[in-house]
Amino acid sequence: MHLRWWRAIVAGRIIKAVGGFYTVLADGRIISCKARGVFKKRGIKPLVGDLVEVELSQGDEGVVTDVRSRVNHLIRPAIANVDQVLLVSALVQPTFSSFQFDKTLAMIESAGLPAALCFTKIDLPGALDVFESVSRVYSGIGYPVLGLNVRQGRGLPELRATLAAKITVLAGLSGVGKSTILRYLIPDTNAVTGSVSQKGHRGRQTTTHVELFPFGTGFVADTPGFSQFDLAGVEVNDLASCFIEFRSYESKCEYRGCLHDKDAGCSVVKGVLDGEIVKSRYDSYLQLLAELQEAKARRY
Ligand SMILES: Nc1nc2c(ncn2[C@@H]2O[C@H](COP(=O)(O)OP(=O)(O)OP(=O)(O)O)[C@@H](O)[C@H]2O)c(=O)[nH]1
Ligand SMILES: [Mg+2]
Ligand SMILES: [Zn+2]
Repeated sequence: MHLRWWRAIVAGRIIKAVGGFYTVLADGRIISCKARGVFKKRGIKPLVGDLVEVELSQGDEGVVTDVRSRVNHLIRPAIANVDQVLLVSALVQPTFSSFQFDKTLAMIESAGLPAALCFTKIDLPGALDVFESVSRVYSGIGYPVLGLNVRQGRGLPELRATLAAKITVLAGLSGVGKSTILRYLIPDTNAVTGSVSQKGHRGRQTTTHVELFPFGTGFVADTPGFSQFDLAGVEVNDLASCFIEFRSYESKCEYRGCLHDKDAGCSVVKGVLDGEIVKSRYDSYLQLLAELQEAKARRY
């Protein structure tokens, strides 16, 4: 008898990670993997979204032996190689909050990711009025906006086109309908949906881990009901550039390093006064600026 050494290596993408176990999709095949110990030593943690090499052991099991370099990665949710974020928000149930929305949008911008905006539940009473005013604001500053009513299938074709061939992360408050979107797009997913509790219309947290669902030639990731991307790491001076419509005004400010919170010689303030910059967006900016300044003061 002689021993023969052979290794079958396949390339794939991690679509799920739970407690040190990875689910890898390789050529339409699902492989359950552990990661090779060497990653820990090198301080690498394979992430959902990573392109990896897998050494097959037996059946549909294997070991992740290599992680390809990433285009980008997010910390919370922990995911790599993201093409865009679909920021999902309800209009009534839970009530649309321009501050919360602008905060998440600013964080997406600070991560350097393209954002598409999706407003859900436009079938609910009063939702359409809010949708009209809100969509005017955000399409006006250049974001792709779509309104969705999954019950009657409104907006689903546009949503499918938005998601085609990309890795998209769904973001948004708990209860806005992220998992519901997935269930309609990919009926055989096991994305859990919960109901928004009646009391105070506060969303219930239902989704608990990050997972990529294959959709066409792309993927969609549902994320646990986190309320926003991490604020930490954004410098006070960089905040204005996270508000995309401020960018063309910023350079015209009289003072270098202007935080656009005082009106003398500030072109952003002038833009607000002239009605070119929407007041609710500027208010969100000021509130976020105050939050960041407070956090900074606490650190020193
Ligand atoms: N009327 C109506 N209800 C909807 C629509 N989309 C979602 N819902 C309801 O909204 C509730 C919350 O939806 P989920 O999909 O669980 O919300 P989620 O964003 O995944 O919430 P988390 O997992 O907690 O982050 C569920 O009861 C859905 O049935 C819609 O288009 N119209
Ligand atoms: Mg969910
Ligand atoms: Zn200024």
